[in-house]
Amino acid sequence: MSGSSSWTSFVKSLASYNGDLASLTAPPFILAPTSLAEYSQYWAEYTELLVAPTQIKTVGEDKEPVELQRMLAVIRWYLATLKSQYTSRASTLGSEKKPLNPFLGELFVGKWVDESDDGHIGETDLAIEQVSHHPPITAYGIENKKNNIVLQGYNRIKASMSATGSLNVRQFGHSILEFKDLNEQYLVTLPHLHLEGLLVAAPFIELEQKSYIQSSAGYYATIEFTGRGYFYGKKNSFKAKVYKSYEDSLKKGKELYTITGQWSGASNIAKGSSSPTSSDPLFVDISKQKAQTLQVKPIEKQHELESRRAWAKVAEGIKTGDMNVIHAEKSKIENAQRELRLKEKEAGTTWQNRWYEQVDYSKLPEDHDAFVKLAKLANLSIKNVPSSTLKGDSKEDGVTDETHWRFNRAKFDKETEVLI
Ligand code: CLR
Repeated sequence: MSGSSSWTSFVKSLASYNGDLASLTAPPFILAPTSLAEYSQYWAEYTELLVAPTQIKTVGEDKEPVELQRMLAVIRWYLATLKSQYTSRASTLGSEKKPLNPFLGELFVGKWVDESDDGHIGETDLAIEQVSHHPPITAYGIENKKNNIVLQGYNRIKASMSATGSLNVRQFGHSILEFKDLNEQYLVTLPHLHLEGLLVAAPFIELEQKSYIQSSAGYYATIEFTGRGYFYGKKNSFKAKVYKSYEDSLKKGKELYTITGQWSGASNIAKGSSSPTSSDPLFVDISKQKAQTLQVKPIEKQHELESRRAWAKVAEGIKTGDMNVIHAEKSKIENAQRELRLKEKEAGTTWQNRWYEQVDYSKLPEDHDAFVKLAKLANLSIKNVPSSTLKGDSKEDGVTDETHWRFNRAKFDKETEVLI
């Protein structure tokens, strides 16, 4: 490890970290050569699991309604997204690392091609945009035309150092999954997390508390996270409970199913409210599922706002560990951004978002889209508060803002400069 004193001062600087990556100067060995804007691709790397719910069209052998079977399939997909989102850097880079800080308007696009034998998956397209820089907010839209699926959402973080030396991260935002042909929608909230292993310079993520999935058909699921040692001795443990409705979750013993295991590995499922054992049926083993690699255009064909083109030289510096290159190339991007903001100020204009817009739900009828309906069903706050906050929670106190970022598909369909 290069220079433990620089690591110690870095960890100390985390104490004042608020989610703005630019304020952190980290030693090169902990830098990821990847922009944070790329991270939203983790929502759809398991394309097979993403489309699986849409393939369920008949009452199963177990006589369960299709909507309930689909809810279970959505939970399988959700577990796979967690593996992508929260373990993939540790497995490819050796530990969690500090991503590059996306600039305003940065774009990341790509596609997952159909690798199934029978062509049932179809192509899945990805369109990510950095919609805000202060605070940093990334929005994403994912579309599978063949199965008529749209997944969209946005993400923002707030971070703080805990007394025990781990970095606590609260996520804001949510994800909305739509199966258009089935007229079925799901609201998915984001888990809180913390970074462990900072003091020994080998950070990794642990999820905490709960996230929720609400289906427009009424079904409601809670997914509770613990680190190593709570439910049992394994890392990345979770316990999910599936109910007919949120109301049922308030009563005792109303669980339709209980699922426990590792979200990055195997989990088992049992009917009712008691936790399954390993002799109960396997729910899914995520480690045996296949994540597909996103196809991204070669850098020379990319638009200048696209992540990998814009950050290419910085990423090179990180890979070769050359602090001077990293610093010089980063400064070029930051200065160009400052310059742009100044020009806009002089001209009295502002940066125009490309494919996303802010929707203020306080000014719209409740049925404007699925969001308010689903949040209501699940008793979730629609205010701009940390994800998974319930209605009436003290975190809502004094917050009036009900604006959220939404994908404007029409704008994306009309895009001519930035191609997938
Ligand atoms: C971003 C949105 C994704 C899920 C996700 C995964 C990992 C998180 C990341 C989000 C935000 C930034 C994050 C990262 C893990 C480490 C990194 C919190 C929530 C911080 C900024 C790195 C700090 C520097 C360390 C090396 C100490 O869908």
